[in-house]
Amino acid sequence: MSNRVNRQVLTLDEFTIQQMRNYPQATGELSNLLRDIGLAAKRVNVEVNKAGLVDILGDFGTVNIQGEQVKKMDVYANNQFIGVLKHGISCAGLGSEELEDIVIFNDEISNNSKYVVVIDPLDGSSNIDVNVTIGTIFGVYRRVTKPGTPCTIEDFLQTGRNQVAAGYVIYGSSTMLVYATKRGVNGFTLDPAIGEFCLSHPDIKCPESGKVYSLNYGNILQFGEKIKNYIERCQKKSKKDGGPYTQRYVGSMVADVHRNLIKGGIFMYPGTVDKPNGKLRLLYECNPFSFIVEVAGGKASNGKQAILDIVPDQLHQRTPFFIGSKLMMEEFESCMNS
Ligand code: P6P
Repeated sequence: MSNRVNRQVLTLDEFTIQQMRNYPQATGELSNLLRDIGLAAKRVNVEVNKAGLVDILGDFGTVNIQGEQVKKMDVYANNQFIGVLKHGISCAGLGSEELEDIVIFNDEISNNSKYVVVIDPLDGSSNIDVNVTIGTIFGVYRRVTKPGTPCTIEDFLQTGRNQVAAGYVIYGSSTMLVYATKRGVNGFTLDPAIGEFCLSHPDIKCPESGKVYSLNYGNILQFGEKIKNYIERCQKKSKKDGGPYTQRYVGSMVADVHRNLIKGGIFMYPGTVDKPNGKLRLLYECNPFSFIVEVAGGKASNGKQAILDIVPDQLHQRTPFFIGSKLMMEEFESCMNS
């Protein structure tokens, strides 16, 4: 007879309800919204896990706002998240990487909901056909326009520091949902046996330092001198300097940033000569990860200021992006200010 106690792990639903009980003034809207996102993530996970078996691979034949070929999975994922949020009780509207304009739900319950959501429904989707880890990234804001009226773009163009919550889903060797509120970062692993996200990584903290630097080295000739100087410092780290460092780059931001959040490291997507603002989008890629990593003790910058302090003026604007362990980011920032 095994003497192992069958330790009951908290599901995402149980955890969000427990959080709500700890804060009596909570209305439960945020807990409902997070559970809605978890439901959509489970539906996306089923399709991602069998993408090679059904005719869901390949290009959808259209081009999204970013001018990128839209994979069928992008469209499916986008529809899943819109569906659960539109039919929930917590969300007035949504800004998506896949859609040029915001989606205003504009029904009585949605117009009276407290929150709006920004989302990249399936980041790294070009990796789908080659079975590389991909992810969903989202941020949650309290709306600033009058409750009872349809949400407007003003609700979405807030600084990342205003996020009430932010998170991501990583569809990898296991599927995890990680989300942060100002109270902490918690990770939930999907247990296929019961179809629930279960608390597997409570109170995630980003290691103060690490040995991994992550960037697309193929663009090195297009980076500024200060960036190249920092990369050279990474390459020259010796044991006494906390090195040697290793370079890791999946080419799927969710995978690269998740690894660094857990093990320590720095991820960089600098601007280049051709694209001074880089490739990554501020609202639904950089702000959510910056919120999560800052709550976990790390830092995130555009090379000049904290990502979370940037005042957005467009839904799809891009930004140079540097994020990771506190001490590595401080060394990077000292290089940029030298
Ligand atoms: P590159 C995926 O397309 C993505 O948006 C991020 O997930 C990833 O970090 C980046 O682009 C990869 O871009 O130019 O290195 O292929």
